[in-house]
Amino acid sequence: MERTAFRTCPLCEASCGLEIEIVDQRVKRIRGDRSHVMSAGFICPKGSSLKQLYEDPDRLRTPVIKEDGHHRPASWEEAYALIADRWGQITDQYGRDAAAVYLGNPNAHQFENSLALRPLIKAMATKNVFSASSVDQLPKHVSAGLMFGHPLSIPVPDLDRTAYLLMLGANPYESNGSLCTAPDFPSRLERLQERGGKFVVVDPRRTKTASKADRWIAINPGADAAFLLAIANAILEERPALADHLRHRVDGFDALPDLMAPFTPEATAAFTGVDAAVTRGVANELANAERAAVYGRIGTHTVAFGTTASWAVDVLNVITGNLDRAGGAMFPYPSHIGSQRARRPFVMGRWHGRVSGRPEIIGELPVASLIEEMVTPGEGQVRMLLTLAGNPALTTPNSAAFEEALEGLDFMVSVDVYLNETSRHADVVLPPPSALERSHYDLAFTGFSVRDYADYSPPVFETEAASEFEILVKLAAIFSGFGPEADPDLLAAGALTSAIQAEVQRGDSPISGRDPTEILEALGDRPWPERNLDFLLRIGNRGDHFGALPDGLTLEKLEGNPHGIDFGPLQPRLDQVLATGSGRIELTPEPIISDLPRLAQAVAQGRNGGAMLVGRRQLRSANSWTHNVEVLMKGRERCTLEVHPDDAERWGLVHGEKALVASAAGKVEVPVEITADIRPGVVSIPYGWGHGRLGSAMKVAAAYAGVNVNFLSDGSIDPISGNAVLNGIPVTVGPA
Ligand SMILES: Nc1nc2c(c(=O)[nH]1)N[C@H]1C(S)=C(S)[C@@H](COP(=O)(O)OP(=O)(O)OC[C@H]3O[C@@H](n4cnc5c(=O)[nH]c(N)nc54)[C@H](O)[C@@H]3O)O[C@H]1N2
Ligand SMILES: Nc1nc2c(c(=O)[nH]1)N[C@H]1C(S)=C(S)[C@@H](COP(=O)(O)OP(=O)(O)OC[C@H]3O[C@@H](n4cnc5c(=O)[nH]c(N)nc54)[C@H](O)[C@@H]3O)O[C@H]1N2
Ligand code: SF4
Ligand SMILES: [Mo]
Repeated sequence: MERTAFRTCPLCEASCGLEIEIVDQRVKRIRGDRSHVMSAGFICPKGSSLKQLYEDPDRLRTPVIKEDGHHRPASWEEAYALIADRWGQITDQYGRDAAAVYLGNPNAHQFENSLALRPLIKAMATKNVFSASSVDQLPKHVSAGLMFGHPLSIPVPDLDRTAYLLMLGANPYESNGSLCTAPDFPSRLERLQERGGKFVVVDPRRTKTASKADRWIAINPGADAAFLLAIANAILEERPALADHLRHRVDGFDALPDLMAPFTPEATAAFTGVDAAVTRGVANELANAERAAVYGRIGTHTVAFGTTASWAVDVLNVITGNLDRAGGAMFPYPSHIGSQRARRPFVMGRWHGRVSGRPEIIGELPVASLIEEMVTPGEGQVRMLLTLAGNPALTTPNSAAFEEALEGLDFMVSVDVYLNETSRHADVVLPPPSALERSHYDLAFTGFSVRDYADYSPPVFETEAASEFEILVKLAAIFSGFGPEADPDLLAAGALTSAIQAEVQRGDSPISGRDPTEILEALGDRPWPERNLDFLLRIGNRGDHFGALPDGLTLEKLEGNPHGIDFGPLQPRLDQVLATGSGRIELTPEPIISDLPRLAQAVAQGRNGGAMLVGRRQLRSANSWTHNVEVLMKGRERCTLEVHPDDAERWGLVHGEKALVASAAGKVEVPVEITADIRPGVVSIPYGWGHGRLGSAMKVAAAYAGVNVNFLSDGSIDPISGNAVLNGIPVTVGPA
């Protein structure tokens, strides 16, 4: 029997459409779906590895329970009973805050997880919620929340129409783009050049993206905030007026020149490592480009001035008149979002961490503070940890201390497809099905896409196994006190019914006043996540409003369009987006302005000349977890220390031999790769490596272990957002 299935790839934010050939219930071949409305046949080497990930003998298919230091298979009943028992004991004795949860990156790629997390976190009723956001894009949420009123109102570069792109700390030739869903990002950049436009890359390394750029600016790590403010300073010297479409929508414009005054291109040059003339040149090009966008990613976020840099990116988009216009930086409009959004201004600090008092942001505390919450005795100490689709032992700072803290926990549960560096510490591991056994809709990344589109894929293979939605809702039921026998269906039904009831009671809802039973019945008898999704789509801004607009969007319509539906280029929509108290863009938010003296001080102090460590991503890896796929691992060693030839000579390093790299937090030994494609004084180790740990069960990954770069990150943070500093870490380097 032969058939072809179409499915979105969940491995990175590009969210490419895949065409999957199946013969006799086995995957024969996976290639790019040429008819997909966004990716048009593009695929990277990881996309076809969904086959190997599905077939991987090391992938967990049943729960495992740890006994005498070893994991053994267990039934779901036994696993849930143990969790219910230990949860009860720990929270009865120590209270709810004794339990913590860490949410990893794949949660954002699985819509059923996103839907189940809300009831799950609510059921835990702990303030100790942590996620990969605080080792990633949290500074952008904070700057967007402060400037536009909502942490998800993040402008994306209008890649296909811009004439000038200033890109900082991003390497889409390897990462395929982030907070900018644009499958085949490289071709889109090439087309930008073909139509006479330019792109400039700011990165301490001459990445593949930088090598294709019209200009590479080799900045010092951690210096982007100062560089961006220097550009703003130079532009403001010309006393520009705000563009017409922004004139009545901005607060704080007049205050900018004084705030930027300390950060001239000349004053910042020693700190940034960028000549004042270069900075002024970029300012000039940016200000005069017909359509331009500034875009910053990991290298601008995971640094000591991450929020300031995120803010400065959008300050530039505003003062050059490029925010919310074609070819500039625009706000996507995903289909599952309603046209009316309550204007509740963004707040931070609704609660605080117990040990160092970090404020809550978007419902979370910074994961850099999880270690102290686990090891500091006293009321509220974290004694139980649940990790959901995360590998924090490799991906969060100060890994040695982190793993030691895990060993000190009373109880740990992981929901994960592998027994890996993190889940090896867990008392119980619950495995969800593999990607090919689950359906897909992009709840997260359609919000950051360069075109508005929607697609849905059903599971490629049916499975008897519990879906991840069921697992998470079952845990929610257990944490709500319904015990291990609780029926997840009841909770799921209750949650959807309440959501419908709340919606029909809202005066501004497209289904205001309708009968909730009629709405629930209209959603049919699909699995719960699908019913939830259909509900969101139908009340969404393109929805059929349950019959009121017969041509409107429904899940059924998406099912009939397996290559997705394109809703066209992004449209200006600032008025819909703005949710600040003033109803205007806040150009000078207090938390950022009051932190500028710290940046001024760093600029004044300059550099001490020591080595600085940065990370990097690689096309054939997806964060820390796809290293068990042999076809992605073959070839030359990838986990290496990139060093400039001058530095290699200075530090006595030999290509191919090991170097010892040490920081305040720890040290690693790693093979040296000498390359001129890196700024002198900067070294780079890729992240996501460090496999082969005792008790993990990933044979291929163990054979290509590499080292964990987060042994070197010391837990320091960007003080505004609490995001971890993972780039620009002071290190010493020498032969091992
Ligand atoms: N030094 C340094 N550290 C970094 C970064 C860096 O650039 N440098 N980058 C940061 C960034 S951007 C991110 S996003 C984080 C990522 O941090 P994490 O989210 O902690 O790490 P991942 O490697 O994505 O791990 C995903 C985990 O989920 C499991 N998994 C995969 N699919 C599924 C699924 O469908 N369901 C479930 N339940 N489990 C699944 C995998 O086996 C793995 O254990 O790392 C951050 N850490
Ligand atoms: N192949 C692959 N694709 C991925 C992932 C993956 O692991 N592998 N992960 C996915 C995830 S979770 C994310 S968040 C995205 C991230 O997507 P990107 O942001 O594009 O990620 P990186 O490739 O890590 O690029 C970061 C760049 O910042 C540079 N850099 C480091 N420090 C600084 C600095 O201080 N200033 C500047 N200007 N640059 C600096 C680094 O040299 C690096 O080239 O990628 C996603 N896509
Ligand atoms: S670019 Fe990303 S979404 Fe596309 S095939 Fe590769 S991993 Fe999958
Ligand atoms: Mo990420």
